[in-house]
Amino acid sequence: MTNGKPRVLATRHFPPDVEARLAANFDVQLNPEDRLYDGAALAKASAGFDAIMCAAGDALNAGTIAALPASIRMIATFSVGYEHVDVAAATKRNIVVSNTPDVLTDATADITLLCLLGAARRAHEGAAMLRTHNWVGWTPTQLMGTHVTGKRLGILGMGRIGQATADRARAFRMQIHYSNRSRLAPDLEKGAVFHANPDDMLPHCDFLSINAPMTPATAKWVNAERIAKLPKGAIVVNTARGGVVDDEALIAALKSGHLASAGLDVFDGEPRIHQGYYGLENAFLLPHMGSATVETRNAMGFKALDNLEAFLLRGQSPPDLVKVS
Ligand code: 8YV
Repeated sequence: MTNGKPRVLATRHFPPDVEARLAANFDVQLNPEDRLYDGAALAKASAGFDAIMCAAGDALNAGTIAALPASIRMIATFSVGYEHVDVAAATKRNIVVSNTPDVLTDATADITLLCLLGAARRAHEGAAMLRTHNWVGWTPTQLMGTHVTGKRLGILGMGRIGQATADRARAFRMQIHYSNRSRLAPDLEKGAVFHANPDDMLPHCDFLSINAPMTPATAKWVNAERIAKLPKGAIVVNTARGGVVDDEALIAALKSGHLASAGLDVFDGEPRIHQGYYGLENAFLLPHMGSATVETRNAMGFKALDNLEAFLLRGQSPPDLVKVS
């Protein structure tokens, strides 16, 4: 602690209003150039700090956490997903971890619908045709896609974002199927069909949306065997984490035509995504933009700050404490 203020290391360049509040309340080291730290550099840079404000993609794995200086008492991630933080390793070292749930639910559900519609209605091909001056004009058979209204949408992971996705899809009169660790209460389920075993849901999915977190149980869950259970012409949407999809299997199914298309906002190993996606016309691809609105990114930052302030300034447990699952 210097000048009476706890010291916070910000691993990324966060929105201006968020950095202003960070600087007002803490002795903060910002990262205006948004240089990416690897695990070793992050551990070294943390010397003398009380807390780290990080983001998805930062390597706060067991190795990095073991190498953190004893001064670090808190890791506040600017994200709802926390697969990049080894919470068990942090907890063992008495480092508390917080995340930013709720505030990015709507923005991420919006992007899910964008991916669903973009994939179904061949938005990438249409935009590319126009921008490369290859539009010959309207034709009766041009860029015919998949109808959305009235189709079945299967949602893997019916947490906040899954439910907000379902609410939006209901406006398209989609029939909602879902699989989740536990069945929702009727007022939240709103008539959606629950599948206790997610594999049983697959034959009912004209569209499959991945809204589940990345865990050992969901790693490469969308594999060749499960894709084969989807009806021919189905569409896969992923706005959760790229690691939930086996890229080779998805790319093969997009090439064979078993899947009509995919709408993806997240990728395994991003930003160095599987090269196979680049050549696929039937893949609608976005660069992890789920929460990218000014309002949402500010809200995420303020939530991370609420957590940092509770713990470091008031000695309270952070409101969004992440517990070992
Ligand atoms: C964030 C996200 O923008 O919060 C999450 O889990 O996936 C994103 O929308 C990103 O992870 C920032 O850390």
